Order: sequence, then structure tokens, then C-alpha cells
Amino acid sequence: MALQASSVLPSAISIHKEGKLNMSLKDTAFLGISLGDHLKSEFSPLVLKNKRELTHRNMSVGVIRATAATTSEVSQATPQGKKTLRQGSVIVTGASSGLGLATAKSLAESGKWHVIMACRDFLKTERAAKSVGMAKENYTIMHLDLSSLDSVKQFVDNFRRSGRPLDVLVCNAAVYQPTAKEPSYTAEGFELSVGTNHLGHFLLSRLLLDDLKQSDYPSKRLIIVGSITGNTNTLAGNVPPKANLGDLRGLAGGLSGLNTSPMIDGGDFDGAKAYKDSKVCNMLIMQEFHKRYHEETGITFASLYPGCIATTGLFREHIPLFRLLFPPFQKYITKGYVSEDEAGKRLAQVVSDPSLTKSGVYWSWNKTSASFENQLSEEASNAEKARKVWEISEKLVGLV
Ligand code: LMG
Ligand code: NDP
Ligand code: PMR
Repeated sequence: MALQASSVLPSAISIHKEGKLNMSLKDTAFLGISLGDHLKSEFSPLVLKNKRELTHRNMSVGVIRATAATTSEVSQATPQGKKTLRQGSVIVTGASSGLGLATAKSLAESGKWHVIMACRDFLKTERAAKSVGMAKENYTIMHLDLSSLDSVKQFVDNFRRSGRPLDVLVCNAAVYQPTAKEPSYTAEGFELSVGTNHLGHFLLSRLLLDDLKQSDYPSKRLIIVGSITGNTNTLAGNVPPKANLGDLRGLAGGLSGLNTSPMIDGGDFDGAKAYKDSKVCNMLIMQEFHKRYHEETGITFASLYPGCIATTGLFREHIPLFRLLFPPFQKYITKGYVSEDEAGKRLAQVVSDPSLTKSGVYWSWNKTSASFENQLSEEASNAEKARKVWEISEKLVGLV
């Protein structure tokens, strides 16, 4: 093992260096970082940005909060007669730890957002929100277990009953089972990683699309968190087992493990691969949403790789040695490491930054934390596969 590691790592890193040198600016997506980052101009609509900054500076948080809870009117008049933007209303799934919590914190402390923390463990989430100092009036915790489609539907009902508008939905929650020998399953009997990370979020976002459409917020967004490890055009995406959806025969069979495979491609169970496959589905579905609904609704659909947040709960099921070595490995060797705080700011930017309104984009960040549009792998940008994953998933979650 040690021998294998020492012979693998330096060569892997030198491939990355050569890759960077040899590839065109357009094709370079190693480490999720493009050589052309700093060259890419922001498409930032300056006018909108300035207008938004002004309105935010003028608004009184107390007044806006009260407004958000009772009406979805996008603006209201101040005593000076100026129109101000109301507090935005954003749902973040999996906000009880890691990236979701850091994002919720960042959005809540901006004062511009009321965060609905959609989580399976109420108490854990309440403690987490308190521990990062979120003010009570800036968040609401609502129960959501993405590994049960009934729970997803119930969450949507509860959310609607709350009377809050929906301006942005962030599909962030995920499970990763790298050491599982046998698959486990969702309430409906789908393999757990794809069932939770992809199918649960797919039903949630399909149901909440109507609510997003009804929002009068200036920029409505649906954000689905992706990852570098699902993209085989990167070094990280080439660490075995690699993502591969194959011809989707396992997905079409229902991922039940009963007479059919629990894996999308129909192969034997592999927890790490199932996670990476689920991330490919996340990125494909974002593009299919864009294709079907962007023009008609004006909603911005986006995905992102926030950086390697090596310290989160995602690795809770990995062996202790991995959990010990992974953060320094990412910090000092791959240099792909990013803190939870920084990653939260990045995702909060995709939620809130007036310059990130482009739809159909997979965002990444360079070393200086500037965002850029990254290239997805061939599979993760395959339009035909996106359509098929969408259609099969619709059947699995009972939408058709
Ligand atoms: C599996 O192991 C696990 O078994 C599974 O549980 C799950 O975690 C899964 O992907 C997740 O990984 C993969 C395994 C085998 O990797 C390891 O076990 C890591 C070995 C540890 C290596 C250590 C390093 C040495 C010392 C440094 C000190 C710090 C160490 C910290 C270690 C933390 C752990 C990361 O992996 C392998 O077989 C290695 C293969 C490596 C592959 C690299 C592939 C390069 C391919 C390059 C092709 C590039 C082509 C790109 C083309 C792009 C075109 C645009
Ligand atoms: P964490 O484990 O810290 O967070 C995952 C969150 O998902 C937790 O809040 C967890 O809840 C929640 N969750 C898990 N299962 C369910 C479920 N059935 N229903 C509702 N919520 C659930 O991991 P990260 O913060 O790292 O992961 C967040 C996202 O970031 C994921 O989409 C991941 O793929 C992505 N990502 C992470 C990277 C990293 O390096 N860490 C890199 C690239 C992408 P609970 O607290 O109850 O367990
Ligand atoms: Mg990976 C070279 C850059 C790089 C980056 C940015 C990541 C990100 N990883 C890189 C390289 C490598 N990793 C190399 C060279 C190896 C072999 C030693 C390696 C190994 C490795 C393992 C075993 N990496 C991992 C694992 C995991 O279990 C993580 C995983 O795949 O989860 C699905 C992981 C990750 N590496 C990353 C990122 C972001 C992860 C977390 C996965 C994710 O959230 O999608």
C-alpha cells in the first residue's frame, strides 16, 4: 500500500502540472482551476449590482424581516419614499453541518436572507445554528429527510404552509459511504447515495419549481451542489473508482438491488462510485433544468464545485486514518483544500451575488477565490444522458 501510494502520488501530480501546461485555456479544468480564470471577464451587470448594493445599504433589517414573513411583495417603500428589496428567502438542504451550515451562516449574517434550514435532525441543526452564532430571526428549521419521498412531499407542504416566498433553493445535502460493503436503501428502496443525493433532490426541486416561478425576487435561483470527483476531465475525477453512469440500466431498474443492480450503470455495489455517480446526476439535472425552464421562467440554474472541504462530516464513514491524513494531503499536496467558512462564502455568492446570474453554469474558484465558469467532463455535460436521467428519475419518484 505504501509502495503503491509513493509511486502513484508524485506521478499523479506531475501529470497535473504537464496537463496544465499542455492544455488550451478552454480545456483546462484540472483541480477545478482553469489557467484562463483571471483572463475571464465577469459578465457582471454593473448596473444591477450597484442598484442592489444601494438598496441593501438603505434597508432596515427589522422592517424587512416582518415583511418577508407576511408578504411576498418584492419591494416596499421606505419613509423616504424609496423602494427597498425585501429579505430573500432561501432553502438550504443539509444545513446542519459542513458546507450547508457555513452557507446558511454566511447568508444569515448578511442580513439579506432568511434561511430555511431543511434538515433531518432538528436538534442537531438548532445546536449547529446557535454554535455559529446565527440570529434566531434569520433562520427557520424545517424537517426534511431526503431519503424518503414522503418526507420530501411533506416538507414541500409545510414550507408552503409557512407562507414564505421561495427565491432560491440550494440542493446541498449528501451522503457518502466509502467503506460500505453492502448497499443500504432509502424508504422507497433506492440505493441510499443516489436515492438521497440525486432522487430526493430531484423530487424536491421539481415540486418547488412552481414556488420559485411565483417569486417576484429579482434573481431566482436553483443551485445543485456538484463536485470535481464526478468529473473525469480532472485528476481528482480519475482516482478510482471513477464515476460512470453507463447506459443507465441500473437506474432504469430502480436501483433496488432486488434482481437489479443498486448501481446506475448496473455494476456491483461500490459506495464511493455511487456517490460520484450521484454527483454526475446532480450536474446533469442542473443542465436539463436550464434547458427546459430557464427561458420560460427566468430562473438561474447553477452547479458548483466549492473546493475540497476536507474537514466536513462527509467523510464520517471513512476510516480514521483517512480522516486524519486527508486534510493535510489536500492542504499541502494537492492544494485543493478550502475551509468550511470559505466554501460557505463561495456557495453564498452563487445564491446572492448579482453578478452570478448566468444559467446552466458549473462554477469553480481559483486560488484567489475568484469564481469562473468551469468545464464539465464529457459525461457530466452529455445532453442525451441528461435527458434520459431526467426521464427515468421522473418515473422513479412518481412524477409521471
Ligand atoms: C478508494 O481508494 C477507497 O478505497 C474508497 O473507500 C473511496 O475512498 C475511494 O475515491 C474514493 O477511494 C482509492 C485509493 C486507490 O486511493 C487511496 O487509497 C489513497 C492512497 C493514499 C495515497 C497516499 C499518499 C502518500 C503520502 C502522502 C501523505 C499524505 C497522505 C494523505 C492521504 C490521504 C488520502 C487521499 O487509489 C489509487 O489506486 C490511486 C490512484 C491514483 C490515481 C490517480 C489517477 C491519475 C490518473 C491520471 C489521469 C489523468 C487524465 C486526465 C485527463 C484529463 C483530460 C482533460
Ligand atoms: P456534511 O456531511 O458536512 O453535510 C451533509 C449534509 O447533508 C448534512 O447536513 C447531513 O445531515 C445532510 N444529509 C445527509 N443525508 C440527509 C438526508 N437523508 N436528508 C436530509 N439531509 C441529509 O458534508 P459536506 O458539507 O461536505 O457536503 C455538502 C455538499 O458538498 C454535498 O453535496 C457534497 O457532495 C458537496 N461537496 C463536498 C466536498 C467536500 O470536500 N466536502 C467537495 C465537493 C462537493 P446530518 O447532519 O443530519 O447528517
Ligand atoms: Mg481526492 C489533485 C487534486 C485533487 C483534488 C482537488 C481532490 C479532491 N483530490 C485530488 C487528488 C487525489 N485524491 C489523489 C492524487 C488521490 C490519490 C492519492 C486522491 C484520493 C482521494 C480519496 C481516497 N480523494 C478523495 C478520496 C475520497 O474518499 C474523497 C472522495 O472521492 O469522495 C467521493 C476524495 C476527494 N478528493 C477531492 C475531493 C473534493 C474529494 C471529496 C469528494 C467530493 O466531495 O466530491
